[in-house]
Amino acid sequence: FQTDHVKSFDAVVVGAGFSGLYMLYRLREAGFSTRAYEAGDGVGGVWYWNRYPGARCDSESIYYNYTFSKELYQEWTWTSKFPEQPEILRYLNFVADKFDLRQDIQFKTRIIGAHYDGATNRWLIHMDDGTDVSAKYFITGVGCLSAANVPNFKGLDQFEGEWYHTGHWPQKKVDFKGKRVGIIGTGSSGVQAIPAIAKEADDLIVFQRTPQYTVPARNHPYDPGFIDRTKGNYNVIKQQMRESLSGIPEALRDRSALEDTAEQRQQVYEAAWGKGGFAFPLAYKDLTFNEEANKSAADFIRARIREVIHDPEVAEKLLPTYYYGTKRPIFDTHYYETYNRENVRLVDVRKASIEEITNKGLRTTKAEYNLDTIIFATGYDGMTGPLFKIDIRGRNGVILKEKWANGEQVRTYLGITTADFPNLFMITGPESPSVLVNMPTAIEQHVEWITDCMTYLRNHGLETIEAKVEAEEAWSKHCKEVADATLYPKTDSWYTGANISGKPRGFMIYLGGFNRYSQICNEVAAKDYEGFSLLSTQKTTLR
Ligand code: NA7
Repeated sequence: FQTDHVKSFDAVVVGAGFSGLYMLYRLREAGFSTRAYEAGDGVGGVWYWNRYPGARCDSESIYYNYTFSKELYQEWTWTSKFPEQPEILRYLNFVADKFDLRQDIQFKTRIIGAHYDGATNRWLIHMDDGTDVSAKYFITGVGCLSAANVPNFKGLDQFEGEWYHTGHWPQKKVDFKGKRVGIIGTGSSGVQAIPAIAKEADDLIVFQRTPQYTVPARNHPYDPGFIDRTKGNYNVIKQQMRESLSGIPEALRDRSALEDTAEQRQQVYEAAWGKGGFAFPLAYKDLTFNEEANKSAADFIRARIREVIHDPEVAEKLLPTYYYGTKRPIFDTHYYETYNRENVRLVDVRKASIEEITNKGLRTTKAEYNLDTIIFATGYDGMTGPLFKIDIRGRNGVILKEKWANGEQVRTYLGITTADFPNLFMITGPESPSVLVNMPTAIEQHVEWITDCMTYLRNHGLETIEAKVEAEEAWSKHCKEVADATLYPKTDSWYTGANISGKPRGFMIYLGGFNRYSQICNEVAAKDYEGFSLLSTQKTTLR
């Protein structure tokens, strides 16, 4: 295909969320001409779209931000421990303004295709407005949880009320006053939205498939003294985050649950429950490895649910049975208590599955529910879903979606690159540790590694970098081995692809820890990009 008649850049970046914004900034600083394309009409990525009531991050504010700029860290002040969606969106707008990023972002434009041309070593990139651009590098900052999953229920098009997916919430305020609202899904989004909507709606009916473990967030406003000390500690915090297991300095306790007596464990769990947030999942080092340790945490939460819920039948429906922590841990604000409200009902759709959406509401195999509004808190086609929304074709027309559909899992090298797709970088791609890491920390590491790599190629007169098949096979195998030593793959979740019907099952996250992962990436770079084929302008493979 022709690339000479279209606008051309060194790099095209997909998305203007945490990833896209920092990638743009970094490449501009390094002297690469770069353009980002964003489907929304503003920056923010998932924080632009997730405007549902109660939407909040469950990483602590002082860590859920960039650390690349000391000045930025000093200038921005978070108001509470767990940041609400509007505040995060304000932060990202602040970043875009401070670094003057909007001039290089084209909004309201979705990239629908990116095809690699082996003759010119360039990517030809197609937009939904019909235009094309070309770039030497194609970099995805599409997020891991941005392709909404609206289950294919029969009859949705006949529904006469309003319906929304939490991840595509409208900009207008959705009014629940006087409404009979149904919500499907009790993952992180449902658990946040349910208490907030229950306060407003006349009736809220929760359609639950899998009961979840959630622990109190214990959110609270930050006091100014704490914020001042944090800002003063910038260098230490930044270093701790980057050297940590999960991008937050909070440490996993170096003790097995089985080393303690039952009474000691009870005390530890009670203290963690009282502290809130990550204190509980990090209470012992073996909760996601050892069945017995896991059961002790799960039993504690189940006992709490029985204590909190007034109606024993409702409590029974809310008791989770899967291994604690093997679905994404959830932090809540009065989630379980919400089921004691008179206007909230819980329907177990495992016992009576959803048959169809009717024009007036929803029908299960046992009953019909009249609803004014239906909310889909039904999650995402995680990690691969956002990439597959773009028709990405590599060398000789290899289609990414087809390449990854054939195996039992995706194959990447370091979660950033994949063989047959030269000069394609995926920020927080599958098989990186990102979704189990404080996301901005994971993003900074990826963006900096990618920028350094591109700078290396430029400095060495190299045209392309491409993962070797054997390197990606080894990485995928390593990811699987690390995961198989844990309880994670034993649970159906979006981590394994089990939440999307027809999706190949496989564990798509590197579980070896963020610090270990960064070290591996650095070692690969230090060994002149070991595991990659590097091609010079003369088209000789260097290695
Ligand atoms: P999740 O965590 O994937 O939760 C989705 C919820 O929707 C979960 O309870 C699902 O039940 C339920 N679901 C999905 N499909 C259906 C159908 N067809 N019928 C009934 N119930 C269904 O998504 P969230 O948006 O809450 O959170 C995603 C991530 O965002 C979260 O992990 C954080 O990282 C931030 P299931 O458990 O599959 O039985």
